[in-house]
Amino acid sequence: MAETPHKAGFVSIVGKPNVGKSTLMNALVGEKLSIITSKAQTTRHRIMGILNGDNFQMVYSDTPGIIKPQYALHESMMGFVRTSLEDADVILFVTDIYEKHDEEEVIKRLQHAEVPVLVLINKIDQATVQDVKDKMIYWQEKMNPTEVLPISALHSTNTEHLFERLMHYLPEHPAYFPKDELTDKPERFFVSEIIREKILLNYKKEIPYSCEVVIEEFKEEEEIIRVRAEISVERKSQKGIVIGHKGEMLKKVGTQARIDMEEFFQKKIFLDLYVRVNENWRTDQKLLRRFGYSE
Ligand code: GDP
Ligand code: MG
Ligand code: K
Repeated sequence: MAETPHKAGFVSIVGKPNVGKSTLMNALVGEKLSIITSKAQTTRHRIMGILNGDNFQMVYSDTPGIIKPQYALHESMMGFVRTSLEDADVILFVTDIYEKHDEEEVIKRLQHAEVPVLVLINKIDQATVQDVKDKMIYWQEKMNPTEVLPISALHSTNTEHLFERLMHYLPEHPAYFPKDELTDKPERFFVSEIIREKILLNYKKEIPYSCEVVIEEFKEEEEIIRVRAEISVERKSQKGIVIGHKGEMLKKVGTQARIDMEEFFQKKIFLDLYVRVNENWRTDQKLLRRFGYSE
């Protein structure tokens, strides 16, 4: 009997705020990886969830929402769509069953995607069978996607079937991420993602690429979460740049990261951030990071 080939790939979840993207990702990954609230745009980062099996690995990214004016949201979403068209293996376009005004530009782009695009009509628990049928026809005609699937992310209706379809479209590929990392410590993963984002924002190109963020400690107490994070750089000169004059750069990065963490965890954060020169952190870490944070 032939061995089952290993499959791995990137699944992008695209759609407007509040259609249920984060809920869906959590339903698929089975862990509460991103914060879900009834308020729009809580997910500001390009959050990933990773689902591992013996012979597969699915890496999900969820459109970052942003707490900004409408035009900025549109820009951000288009940016994500563009990236997804370049680096995703499957795109999930999530729409709310009663959504009236989906982004035409997004739809147009996705029509011409080279990878499979699945339109997910979400929140069908709130709709009649006829409404669902009508919407399925509507989307089939409007976008002509690879598939249209009605789901309820909240109640996990049809998500098992969705998973099977994803497995079907996932390419044969070795795992991108070590299977025993990240998924068992999602909080640490998100904390390091947030710090990394701030590094990318605050320093010129070559610096972020020589930085590695390691979460030394993540301790949740009743009133506060204590985080100790190390930024690892390769050379002493880089350490100086990361810290900045009188430590002001590192302070800035730390403050920005802390504010995002507090929003993310909805809790006070004590962040202890420091820089260490570490000449030989593994080169595969660099590779990992590239996959984790493509621009
Ligand atoms: P996102 O902004 O696209 O990530 O949307 P969220 O996942 O944060 O969900 C927005 C709101 O829709 C939350 O209140 C969810 O509980 C709700 N929601 C998500 N999926 C469903 C669903 O299948 N049915 C219903 N009734 N509500 C849902
Ligand atoms: Mg979300
Ligand atoms: K959300």
